Amino acid sequence: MLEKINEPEDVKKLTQKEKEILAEEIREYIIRIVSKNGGHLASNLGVVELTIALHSIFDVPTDKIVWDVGHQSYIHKIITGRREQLKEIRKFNGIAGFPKTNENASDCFNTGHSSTSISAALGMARARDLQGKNNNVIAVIGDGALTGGMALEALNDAGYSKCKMTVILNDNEMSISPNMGGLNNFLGKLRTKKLYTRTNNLLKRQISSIPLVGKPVVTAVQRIKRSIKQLVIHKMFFEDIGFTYLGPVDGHNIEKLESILELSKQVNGPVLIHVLTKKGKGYKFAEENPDRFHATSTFDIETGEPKKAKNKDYSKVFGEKLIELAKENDKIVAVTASMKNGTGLAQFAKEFPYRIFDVGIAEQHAITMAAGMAKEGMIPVVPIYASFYQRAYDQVIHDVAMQNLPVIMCVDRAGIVGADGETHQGILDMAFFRLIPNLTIMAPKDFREFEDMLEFAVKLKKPVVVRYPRGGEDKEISFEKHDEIGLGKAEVLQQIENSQLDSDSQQAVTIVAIGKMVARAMKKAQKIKQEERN
Ligand SMILES: Cc1ncc(C[n+]2csc(CCOP(=O)(O)OP(=O)(O)O)c2C)c(N)n1
Repeated sequence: MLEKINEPEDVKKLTQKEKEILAEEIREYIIRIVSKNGGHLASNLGVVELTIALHSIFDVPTDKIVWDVGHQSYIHKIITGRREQLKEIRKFNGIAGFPKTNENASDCFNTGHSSTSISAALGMARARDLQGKNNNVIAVIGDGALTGGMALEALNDAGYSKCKMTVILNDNEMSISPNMGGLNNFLGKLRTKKLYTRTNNLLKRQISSIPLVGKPVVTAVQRIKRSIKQLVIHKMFFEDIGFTYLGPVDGHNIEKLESILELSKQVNGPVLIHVLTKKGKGYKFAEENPDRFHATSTFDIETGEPKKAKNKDYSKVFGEKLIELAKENDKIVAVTASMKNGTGLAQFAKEFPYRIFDVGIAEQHAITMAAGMAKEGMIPVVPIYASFYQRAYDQVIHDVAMQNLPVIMCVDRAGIVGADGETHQGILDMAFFRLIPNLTIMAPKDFREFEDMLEFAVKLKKPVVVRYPRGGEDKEISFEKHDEIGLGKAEVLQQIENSQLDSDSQQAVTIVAIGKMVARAMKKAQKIKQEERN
C-alpha cells in the first residue's frame, strides 16, 4: 500500500480497510528509519491514523495544517510526496525532522518550539477571511504543548474571535514525560466522560438529520451543542471560551476521525476536537517507555536497545552535582519546563520529589516562578535548553536580573546541537544574555570546572547563567589546571616562553576561548608550541 502513496490524493482513494493496512505499513517504515537515523518515534507512531484521516478530509496545500512542535510530522511528510526522502531525514542534505515551508508547499508553517500552532493558525484564518478565501485551517497540538502560555493566549483569542478554524488536541497524556498540571487533570475528566461521549453521538445524530447547508446548520449545531452542554456538563472550559468542543474521539479509529473532522467543517467558528491517542502506538518498546522513545538515537528494533552506549554528558554531571549541592543546602530547588530527563534531573526528582517543580512547557513561567521563590529565600536552579531560553528573555531581564535575584539559570545544549536543525541550535544565548545587566555568565571548559561553577553560583547569591554544550568533554584534552572560580577572572592555561617569540617583531599569538572552545584552543596552542620547537 505504502508504495502507492505519492500524494494525498492517493490516500483519499483508499477504502477504510486499505487505510488501516496503510497505517500499519507506515508504522513499520517509520520504526525502521528512526532506528537507523534517530528521531522522534513515539509521537509519530501516535498520530498515524490521525494524519491519514486529516489528509483524507482536507486538501493541502490549499487547506493549512499547522503541526505544533512539528516533531510528529513524519507521516504528513510521507503522504505529501516525501516517502523516499524520509530515509534521509535529519541527515546532512536530507529532509528536516520538522515542517519546513521551503521543503514542501504542504508544510505551511515552520515549527520546532512548542505551543505556536494555534496562534499561527488563527493568523492564517484571519488572513483568509480578510482576503475572501475559503480554505480550512487546522492546528494540531499535543496536550503537552497546550500547557505552554502561548497556546493558552491563542485559545483565548481564537475562542473569542469566532473565526472558523479547527484545533485538534492530540491528547496522549504525555508531554515528553507524563504531562503535568491542572489542565492535564481537567483533560483527564473529559477523557473519561462516558456520558459526554454518548451525548456527543446524540449530537452527531441530530446534526446528520439537519440538511447540511450554509449558516442555518451552523446555528443549529451550536444551539444543540449549547443545550446539551447545559444539560450534561456543568462547566466546560473550551466551550465557555468560545470553542465548539467535539469529542473525545478514539485517535486510532480512522473512520471515526474522518467523521468528526467532516463534522468540524460544518461549524462556522472555532472548533476543538479532542482526540485520544497512545504515544508509541504499535511498537511495544515505545508504548511501554514513551519518554525514552520520544526522541531517540539509533536503536535495535528487536530489543529496543540503543545502538551506541551513552557517554557521560554535561546534563548528567549537572544532575549529579545538583544532588550533592542540594544535600548540603536545603534552599536549593530545581525547576523544569517539561524536560526533567533531558536536562539530567531524573535522579534529583527521585531523591527530592518535593524540591523539583515541573511547570509544563512554560519557560516564561518557569523563570518568573523561580524569581518568586528566590525573592522569598530559596535558590532555584533552572536548566533549560539554550534555544528554549529564548522564550524566557523578558522574564530573565524583568523578573530576575532587574531585581538581582539569585536564580541559577543553567543553559543546556548551548552551541551547535545537530540533527534537530535550525530551530534547536543554541547559538543565540551568549549574544542575548550578555546584554542583560546584573547577570554573571559562565561557561565551563570541562566537567570539573562545571561543578566548580555550580558551587560558585550557589555561593554568589546573584543571578547567574551557566552555559554548557550538548554531549561531553573533549576526549583528546584533559585539563590539569583549575583555578578557583572568581568573578571576572580569566585563567591562563598555557604560555609561550619569551625566547620562543618571533625575535624581530616580538609578535605573539593570544588565543582567548570560553566553554567548549577552550579544548579546541588548547589543541591549537599545543600545535603552535610544537611548531615553534621544531
Ligand atoms: C518551547 C519548547 N520547549 C520545549 C520543547 C521540547 N519538547 C519537544 S516535544 C515536547 C513535548 C510535547 O508534548 P506534546 O505536545 O503532548 O506532544 P507529543 O509528543 O506527546 O505528541 C517538548 C517538551 C520544545 N520543542 N519547545
